Amino acid sequence: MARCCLVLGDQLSDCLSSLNYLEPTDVVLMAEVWSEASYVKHHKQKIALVFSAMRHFAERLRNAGREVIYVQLTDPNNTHSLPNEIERHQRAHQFESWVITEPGEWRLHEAFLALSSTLDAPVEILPDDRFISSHQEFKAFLDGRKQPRMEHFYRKIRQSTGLLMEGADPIGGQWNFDHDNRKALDQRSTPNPPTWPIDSITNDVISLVNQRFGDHFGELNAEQFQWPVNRDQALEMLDHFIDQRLESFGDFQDAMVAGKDTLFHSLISTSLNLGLLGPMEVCRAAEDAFHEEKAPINAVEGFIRQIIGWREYVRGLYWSYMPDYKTRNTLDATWPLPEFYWDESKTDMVCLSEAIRNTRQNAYAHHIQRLMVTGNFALIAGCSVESVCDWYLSVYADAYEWVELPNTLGMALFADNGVMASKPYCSSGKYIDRMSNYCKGCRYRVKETETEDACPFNYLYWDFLIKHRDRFSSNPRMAMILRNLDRFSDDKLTAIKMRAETFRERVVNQGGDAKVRSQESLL
Ligand code: FAD
Ligand code: DLZ
Ligand code: SF4
Repeated sequence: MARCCLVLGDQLSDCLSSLNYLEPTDVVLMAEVWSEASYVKHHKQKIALVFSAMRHFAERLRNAGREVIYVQLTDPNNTHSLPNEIERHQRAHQFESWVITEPGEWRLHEAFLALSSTLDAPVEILPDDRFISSHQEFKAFLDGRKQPRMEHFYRKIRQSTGLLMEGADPIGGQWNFDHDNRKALDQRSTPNPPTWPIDSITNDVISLVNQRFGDHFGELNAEQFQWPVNRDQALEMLDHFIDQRLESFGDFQDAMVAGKDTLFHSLISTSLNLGLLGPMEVCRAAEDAFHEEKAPINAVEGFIRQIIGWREYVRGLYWSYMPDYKTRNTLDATWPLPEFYWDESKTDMVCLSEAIRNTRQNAYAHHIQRLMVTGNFALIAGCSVESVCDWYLSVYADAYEWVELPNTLGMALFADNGVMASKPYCSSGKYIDRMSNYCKGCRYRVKETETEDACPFNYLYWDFLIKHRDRFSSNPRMAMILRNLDRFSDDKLTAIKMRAETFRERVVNQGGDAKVRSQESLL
């Protein structure tokens, strides 16, 4: 009797633990199911990417001699949930046992555990060893630390992997070159990402998604679909990054420019998260570029830190703190997410409308747009944590809860009371003005706080600090900013609160703050 292995949509790696566990005669099951495609209303491009990558991977497995049962979304027998598909195929084939590499999300892990006690065949859940740090290693890192920090974890991983190390010392004499990585962009041009002709698999999937998920957020058409759907394309994307983007990645990591949607970012998160690329191979490629003098240390170190530092760290926190983590809301944020998060034409704030446009058109926004524009606004406006997390999980092509939740709830919204970040990433319009060219084209005035046309980021920022003053007073990293707040006159404090309140009312009553639109809607 054969065994069967379920391969999930984000487990598309030749080295997957469950695939390696199988004999050549064992069977692989892959299934496109409604429940995964709609547990949040994913961006159309994300569903198309996952289905197309799944179909390409099934073909790859078949070409390598594997027997694959592939259930398409339109299969009339499809039960539309992964545990139910296992049950259905168990009834049909009476497999000796089932093997699954642990899923990336808590909810599915629970569902597979529940299934293992009811199915009439054993279910073995194997560790996902496509990450550098195992759950046990991360727990050992957390143990005994009162205030764990990414930087400490990152240094340990640098040591254990030997990446950018010279014996026991970091290459370049420093662990972190972040202070060099904060330049605003000058006039230089930025490279276009590679594109590939859309093959029949992706073409079919694009039609399917547009038909079945037409009411989901985001644009999807064959002309603009740009995501790598198989390993060869993912490797091309990586090569393009190393050759054309890495050199400037560090300098302009935090820059934002209207109309430039990807700048020098790598665009590899979708491929890493699907399993088309592995974390060590991309870091080694960047390290080689440094040794070959193709890219400076601040760029290479900055890039490697994102992968072996942040990416591994957020995964460790997710599995260490779930399921409680998802319910946290330290700052009691409950304001409804403004409608303009789904439609950028409803806001006149250029920074937000650019980030949301990029998100809608490309299922992408780079890190600083996610953190310091949409994230920062949601934080200082006090948007409901649950709805903000759902938004981030649905709108990005690279979003899976293990990586999205700590970044959103922890890093952007400070809703975990400082587990992820030592201080809230809140800022006024000043930061956005320094790092972008958005404010020059915006009808709001970034240097003003109390006037009618003042930048909303300014009064919302101070209003946020007024509200949470007591909570933040015990945080030494907030001391300087709170001293500034304490110097404000009563009149100024009242004006700030009034502006923030009026803005909120306008957004709730009109669905946004866009002037032109609100006038039109009055006609
Ligand atoms: P680059 O800027 O080129 O970075 C290189 C790689 O480093 C990325 O591909 C990614 O794998 C990794 N990386 C960088 N920053 C982080 C981080 N903070 N956490 C984890 N990995 C990181 N990333 C996701 O992959 N999925 C998400 O759902 C996601 N949600 C986010 C939500 C918020 C509120 C914020 C602030 C960040 C989120 N990120 C998420 C992290 C980061 O913004 C994206 O990984 C990055 O923008 C992807 O684009 P890129 O591949 O061009 O990245
Ligand atoms: C994201 C996604 C989507 C849209 N669809 C499927 C699917 O139909 N079948 C599948 O196996 N996986 C899908 N996925 C990926 C899963 O949601 C992902 O494996 C879990 O969220 C765990 O990370
Ligand atoms: Fe954003 Fe304010 Fe600048 Fe307008 S002025 S782009 S709202 S930061």
